[in-house]
Amino acid sequence: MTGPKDNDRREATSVTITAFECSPDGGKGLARDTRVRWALEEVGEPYEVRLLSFRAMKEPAHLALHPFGQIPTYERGDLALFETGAIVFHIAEQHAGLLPEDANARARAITWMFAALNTVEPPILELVTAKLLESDKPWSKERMPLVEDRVRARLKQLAARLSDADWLDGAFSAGDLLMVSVLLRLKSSGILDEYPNLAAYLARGEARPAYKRAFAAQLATNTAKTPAG
Ligand SMILES: N[C@@H](CCC(=O)N[C@@H](CS)C(=O)NCC(=O)O)C(=O)O
Repeated sequence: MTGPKDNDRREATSVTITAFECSPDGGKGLARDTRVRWALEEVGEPYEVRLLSFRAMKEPAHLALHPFGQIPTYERGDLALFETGAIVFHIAEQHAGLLPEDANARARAITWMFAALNTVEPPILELVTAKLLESDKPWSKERMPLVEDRVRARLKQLAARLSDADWLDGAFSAGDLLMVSVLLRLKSSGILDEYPNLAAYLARGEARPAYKRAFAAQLATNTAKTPAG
């Protein structure tokens, strides 16, 4: 039976995340709230979203939640978290489905979470920065091949390890969720097509119903309205 008390309790423990009111990518799913939405969808945890303008992200109320004034954050009851890696890890710890039960397999899946964020994402972000923010610099044309080759070096290693497997280490895990999320940033560059098994890996991630729901939810936010001002 559900009475007012049950509703109150559910309210108090419901998950709220933050996202851009208007994502710079216009809804391509590259803002990092998509990773958190995806993790929550994978484990079947409902969530609310608080949308923030760039100005609100730098104001004291949000800085109290996120010291660097960024999105996403995660709040549940009196717990507030920032950093997508930590948030996805927390979700995976709270629910079955994103980390294996076996201790060693679990440790390996967590290793892939770190590898995605610490080893594979940095050169990809460097490429994104070079294209978006530095393409007008006089040295940009000369530097770009170097930046692209650093991405290729990592992709080659990752492709060799993945080989013809579906996922990085057995069943789909939070490590795959973060790795696919990181690789998504390369989709428009064409570089991923040089590594057919990685392109197929990405497509497998995007085909997951939970990813589709997460993507659709962030797209709906970003196409719903243009904020005033
Ligand atoms: N390492 C952080 C990075 C967070 C981050 O860069 N968030 C971006 C959106 S994807 C942001 O808020 N950018 C706006 C800003 O830094 O002012 C994480 O993984 O959560």
